[in-house]
Amino acid sequence: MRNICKLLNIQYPIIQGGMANVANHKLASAVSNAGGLGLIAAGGADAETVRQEIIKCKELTDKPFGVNIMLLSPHAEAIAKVVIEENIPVVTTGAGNPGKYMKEWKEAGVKVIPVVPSVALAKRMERAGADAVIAEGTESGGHVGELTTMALVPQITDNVSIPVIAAGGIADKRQVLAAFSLGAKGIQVGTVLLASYECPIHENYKNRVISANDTDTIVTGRKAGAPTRVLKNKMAREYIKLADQGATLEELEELTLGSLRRAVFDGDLDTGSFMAGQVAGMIKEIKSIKEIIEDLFLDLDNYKNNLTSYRL
Ligand code: TUI
Repeated sequence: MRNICKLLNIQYPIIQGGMANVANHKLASAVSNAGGLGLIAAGGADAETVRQEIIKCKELTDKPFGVNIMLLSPHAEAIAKVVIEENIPVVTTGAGNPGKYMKEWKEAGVKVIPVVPSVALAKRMERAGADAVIAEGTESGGHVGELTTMALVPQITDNVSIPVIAAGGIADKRQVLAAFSLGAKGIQVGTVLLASYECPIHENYKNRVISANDTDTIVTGRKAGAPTRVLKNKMAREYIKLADQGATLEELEELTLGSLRRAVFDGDLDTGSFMAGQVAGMIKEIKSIKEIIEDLFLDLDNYKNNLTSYRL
């Protein structure tokens, strides 16, 4: 099946990014209630915490929602079982290869949509039975691959026959249309949802996003093998400086330990990791999740027909 809305039983072909520590039951239910696919991000949480989030989300929406599993988590295996026990219809994965869970998910009827940063992994995921893949470009916030969305999405759509969902660098209708032009059947967004009333992050985080400009993000963690896009601040600059000076992985890790939580929960402007994508510079106001999703999709055909022709 190539139609994402039918595949996922949703109104608009939009999936919420699996933002660790951010995407809880409040955000997930708001996205699902607005017609997209909301996700609870497991991040580094343990399996019982994720189960409680799922139970709370079921109370807030009767629409489908999924779970994102961050595969570097020590709890990934236990969470892989919780999603089956809780009858979660869709799982997305990030930061690794979910191959070893695929059989049990497929047997339980869970739809599996891995995030992939390369054609090779997309092909491997298709062979392993993935229902779709999310091709996530390096414009994204958080843990990123090397390729841009513009280069990655068409190369993946050319090489797999399952639906491809584009992610990274999408915040308005022009970028939604560009994603479809590249062969995507749907989009995943994260950064644009941070600037919403429903997003459960510290006010300082929202303010950093809406005041960011185009060059305000930077990738830390390359040397540690976990490239991570964040908004520039004291912590990010310190990290880059230490890495350039040849700091050990332990020294670097000490700096980042707990830094995402410090951004999300404490709004600690100096030592927090404010993960955000390059589109942060386009986001200027806080809106409701419903408004954000409708701004991306309502009247899209009309908008497309009014785009300037390349023949000027
Ligand atoms: O996973 C994400 N974004 C994330 S996860 C996260 S929590 C975290 N923070 C710091 C370090 C590590 C994790 C914050 N943001 N996006 C999906 C994504 N997946 N981006 C890139 C990948 C990826 C990379 C390599 C997926 C698969 C992969 O495969 C390697 C292999 O094993 O073949």
